[in-house]
Amino acid sequence: MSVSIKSSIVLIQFRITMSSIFNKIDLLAISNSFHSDGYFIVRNVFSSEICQQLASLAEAQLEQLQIPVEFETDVKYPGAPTSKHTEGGKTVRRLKGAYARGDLFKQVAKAEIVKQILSELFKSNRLVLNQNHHNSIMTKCPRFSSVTLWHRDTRYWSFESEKLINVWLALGNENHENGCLRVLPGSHLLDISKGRFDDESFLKIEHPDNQRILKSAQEIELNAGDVLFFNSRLIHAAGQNHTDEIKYSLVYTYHDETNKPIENTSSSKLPEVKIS
Ligand SMILES: O=C(O)CCC(=O)C(=O)O
Repeated sequence: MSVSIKSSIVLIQFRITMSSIFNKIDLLAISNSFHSDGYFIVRNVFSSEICQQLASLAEAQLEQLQIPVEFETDVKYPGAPTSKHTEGGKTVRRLKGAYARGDLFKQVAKAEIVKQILSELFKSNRLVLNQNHHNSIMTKCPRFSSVTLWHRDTRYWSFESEKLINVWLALGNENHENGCLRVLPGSHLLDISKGRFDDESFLKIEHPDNQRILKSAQEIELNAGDVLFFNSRLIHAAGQNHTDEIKYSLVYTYHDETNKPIENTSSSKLPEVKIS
């Protein structure tokens, strides 16, 4: 089967999946749960064919080291190889610029179901994807991946308001073994003093007040095609990949049109994409 015929079949399946899931979702229930917990998982949003196609594209781009990429050594998180010259030193943590990596990546970013849910969560249908943040295919690799410590994504971003939402699509199964995300439910609502974070804005785990909230940690186990929506203030972390297979996840960040990136910051470098 040629690549183009295969791609059209995937696109038809994409539309069928979208129409069938619409019948099953309850936007108000999603919104209520999202606003109290800071996250919500919608199961089976994208078909396994679409996820496989996205993962194959990601795999090919990873093999070719198609830029822009971030290496594990760039972030120096715990467990990452210490230099590019040691074993595993060229391990990629994420393929950046996901939105521009192909039509299917754009289609997922603008999928009707994603827009519908985000419109409900933002109470706005003027939605914008920011290409500077997340906008990545996370490539958690065997042996050389690192631990992501507890943080809020607002540490990376400069916006007028912290009202941003991440959309995380699992392209394969995500679980404890391969380093799934962990979250502190409701932590987006907490007012946490600066002193409880370290110099890099990671939660100090030895702090007694942090010890208390860490007891509520939940692992986010996902199957291919499941989508996690989470508030950018939600405190989250992730483990290393202890399996033999790369874990691929596609993640985008959105806001509503009234919330602008601050000029001349990392949040305003690449143009934004209106998705509705
Ligand atoms: O998969 C991971 O290691 C977590 C990634 C993450 O939390 C982030 O990039 O903000």
